[in-house]
Amino acid sequence: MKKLLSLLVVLMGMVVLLGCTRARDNREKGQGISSFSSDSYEVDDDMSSAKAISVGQTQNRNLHVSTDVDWIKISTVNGKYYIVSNDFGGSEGWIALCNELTNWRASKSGSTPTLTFSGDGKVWYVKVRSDSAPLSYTVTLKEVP
Ligand SMILES: [Ca+2]
Repeated sequence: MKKLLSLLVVLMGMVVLLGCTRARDNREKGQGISSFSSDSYEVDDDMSSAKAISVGQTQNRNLHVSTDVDWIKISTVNGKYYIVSNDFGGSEGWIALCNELTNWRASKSGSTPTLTFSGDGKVWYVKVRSDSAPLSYTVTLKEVP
């Protein structure tokens, strides 16, 4: 009976130890604790829910979870040129440009990726993601003068 009890104590100790290790691993991975909440542009995880940015505007956004992607909508004027630039605050990120038929036109990665493109009077979309998410970033749209 004593042997059975000590075996039980050892087993319970192992369970507690395993639980603590798991909790620590999760903390180290940043799971369960996130200082990033979804921004006011959410939900914007696909083309149909993309939120607009206008010329001259800078938007402060979050990729609030590691799997988050943001879609940004740009209404263009035919013959005008646009610059969309992101600042991922020192982390690496990725932006890509496509039209409403999901024809991809260009993409760029880095901590401050920038795309320049010509408008055609139609709506274009910028898709944003980062392997370093969650993180905050800014996106700015300018017109080439
Ligand atoms: Ca999103």
